[in-house]
Amino acid sequence: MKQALTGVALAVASLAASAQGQVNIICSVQAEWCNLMSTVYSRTTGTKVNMTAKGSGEALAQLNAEKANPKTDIWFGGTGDPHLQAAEQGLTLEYKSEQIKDLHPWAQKQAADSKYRTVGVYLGPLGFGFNNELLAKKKAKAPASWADLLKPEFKGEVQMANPASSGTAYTMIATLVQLMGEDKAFDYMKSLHKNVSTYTRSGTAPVKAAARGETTVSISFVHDVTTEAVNGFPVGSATPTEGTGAEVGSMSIVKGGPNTEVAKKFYEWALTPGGQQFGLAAKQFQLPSNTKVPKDPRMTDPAKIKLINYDYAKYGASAERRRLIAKWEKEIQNLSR
Ligand code: S7P
Repeated sequence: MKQALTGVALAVASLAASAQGQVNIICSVQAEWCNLMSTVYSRTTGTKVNMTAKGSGEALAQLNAEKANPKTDIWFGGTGDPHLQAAEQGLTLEYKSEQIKDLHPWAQKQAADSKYRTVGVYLGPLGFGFNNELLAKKKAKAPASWADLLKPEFKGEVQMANPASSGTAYTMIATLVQLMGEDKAFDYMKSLHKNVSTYTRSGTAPVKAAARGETTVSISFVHDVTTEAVNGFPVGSATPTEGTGAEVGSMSIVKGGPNTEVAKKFYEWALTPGGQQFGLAAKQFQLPSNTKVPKDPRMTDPAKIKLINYDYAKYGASAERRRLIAKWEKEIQNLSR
């Protein structure tokens, strides 16, 4: 009987879903957040949500591959630079949200820079994660600056992601270039290479490794370190004293996607305080872009750290992004240690 009722309930739910249509989303934040948004949105609206997880660089590659026949409607989250690149390449739809006036200036600027082909959904500063137990064993001080990462005690003890696949790592290159000038930034990355044990595919892998004691230090967005700490791992974070950059995590509607009208409804919802509460509910600590979302004390306050004036338009441009990544691959990735 119970089984029959469940079957009826499922049939009713799927009828409701087909009545409200479906939306195909590539989601570039952590799976916990993607899953929570997907469940809540489909239960409250009856819309079927097909969610696929992909990092920022991989998401952009998929949209390019689908260009002639898009299967995706929304790209939610991921670093802002590849969203700007997608906008420039004509992969995303021009759409001005009704919520735009309620967004922080950095989120509005992201929209304006792309001619409303993307919008900021969260802000997250770049920094370091470190394993406190491994530091104590080494009797080493936690790194507090870019210069500290070059210390001999961190030889083979730093993990960062590969900028060809990871928006986090590209944010690091663009940050260093703006902070130091290009020549000094590449000299710095050559020295850093000696201390890096591995360049991971995903931007969040290094902090997960630090949390689990597989490396002492990670170059990460600091909100991703907070998530690991809240989950009980012995990690701490720092933002570099010389200054650092931040990502404007973004969201875009795919041009020519199969369900554009349904996608616009999801996009509006994802920019409201109601839609933006689910990051924190999923233990994610980026700063939400809607000014009306209550802040949590565990979120990094951008006013309290040394943030550079990151030029998102310049470093999100396709040619510049490709050039810097190619230069990193040529001059750094394969250097001997
Ligand atoms: O959700 C955590 C987060 O760090 O992941 C997003 C992005 O996909 C980074 O991953 P990749 O470096 O692998 O591209 C960030 O936007 C977000 O803050």
